[in-house]
Amino acid sequence: MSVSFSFKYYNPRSLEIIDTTLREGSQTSLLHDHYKYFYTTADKMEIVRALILYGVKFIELFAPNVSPQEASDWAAIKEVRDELVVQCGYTFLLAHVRCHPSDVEAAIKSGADGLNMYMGTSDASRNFNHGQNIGEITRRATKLIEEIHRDYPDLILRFSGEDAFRTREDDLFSVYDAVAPFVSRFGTPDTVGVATPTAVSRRVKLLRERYPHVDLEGHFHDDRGYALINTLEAVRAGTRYVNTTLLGIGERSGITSMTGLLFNLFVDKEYQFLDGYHVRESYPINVLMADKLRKLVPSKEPVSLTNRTHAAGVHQKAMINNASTYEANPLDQFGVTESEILLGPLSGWNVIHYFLKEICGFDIDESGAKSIATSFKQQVYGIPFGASPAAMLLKIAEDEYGLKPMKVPEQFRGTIAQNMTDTTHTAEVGEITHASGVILRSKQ
Ligand code: HCA
Ligand code: CU
Repeated sequence: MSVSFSFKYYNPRSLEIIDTTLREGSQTSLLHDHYKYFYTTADKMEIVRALILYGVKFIELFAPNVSPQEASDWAAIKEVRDELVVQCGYTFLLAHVRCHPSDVEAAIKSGADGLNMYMGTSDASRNFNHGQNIGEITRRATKLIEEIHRDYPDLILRFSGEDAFRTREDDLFSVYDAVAPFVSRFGTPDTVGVATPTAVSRRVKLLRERYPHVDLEGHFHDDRGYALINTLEAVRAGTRYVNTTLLGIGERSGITSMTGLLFNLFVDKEYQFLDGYHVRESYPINVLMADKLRKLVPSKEPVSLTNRTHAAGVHQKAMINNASTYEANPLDQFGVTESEILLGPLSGWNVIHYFLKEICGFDIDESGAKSIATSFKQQVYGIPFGASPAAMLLKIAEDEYGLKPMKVPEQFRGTIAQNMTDTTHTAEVGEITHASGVILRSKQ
């Protein structure tokens, strides 16, 4: 038996993420360029489960009539949602639909809690997409939405003028004025990524004043690298609902990253927007998504290990002394609980000393480390593809310099001070005594 819950009993938070990883995110070229990357039904179920556990209450999916696969995935995803109702409360599943009766019917049949309806309103969409003028769009959308509202009063209805930021304000208003009595949200999609933060803030304020009883939803593409800042501006100007994806994947350069958005709100101490989100799960959920795409969490994702990775020798030395030198943001609160220091051509003797002594437990002094560093730098540029710099360093230390393990007192074994890795070698740091003269970090 499937579970249902009326939206009218839900009290929306100040910020409601509408995750669209499985709709907008499926439109990423990463998935469709390479057929090996398609999500399986099991992948989708795993992603939805992780999102619900994270605290997301709205998940957008394709209209089920997009393909037979999408239709059967709806059923599988609903099962995941139903299973988690007792533990997490209800999560609303929204279907992304054209203003077209066939999409609407299919979505209703699949048990969607709401319809995210859209129709192109910009000159480009009107001329090259559906060919209708603003009057026709208004009539058609209003007729359909009014009927749905009458026949299915519990459905959550949203209308978006696609390409809203290239739509003249008057045109947008004339459509929105007509459908306002029947919807609970208006989308403001920046479909082609042209909006600036100033334009977003202005547009949101105008819409808020004009439609005080209709919530707003933001959807910003990253063509200019503005998706995140535009979303932050929209939220601050009064947009309650925001479309995000995991890792920000989506059409072209994607949209706003869910964890990137929440992380920035956290850094700026806007805690009122973080209610109910388990932000410590941010990095794990990003790793899950990256794993589905068979890649690492991208370097441009704010909540990434890359943001705690240090390659330059000067940085590495400072990091060993005090991590805050090159790590200013509270990424540990978002689940990135380790720093990474990459051994490579830029590493200096300090980090080599630290690595060989603290991590590998060799009996080595500073001058020994300096000699080994010189040798390592000479050889590391010629390292074969795929080989590990750490393994090369160890070989130099043992074979060329005959280093032997140092004796670590029993009580200090097995504690972690810092993880220093390259892509193939992960090692934990044993705590060393004061007497041995190296850095001491106490166990947390
Ligand atoms: C699309 C376009 C869309 C829709 C957004 C919305 C966009 O892929 O169909 O429905 O609000 O960016 O405009 O993603
Ligand atoms: Cu989009």
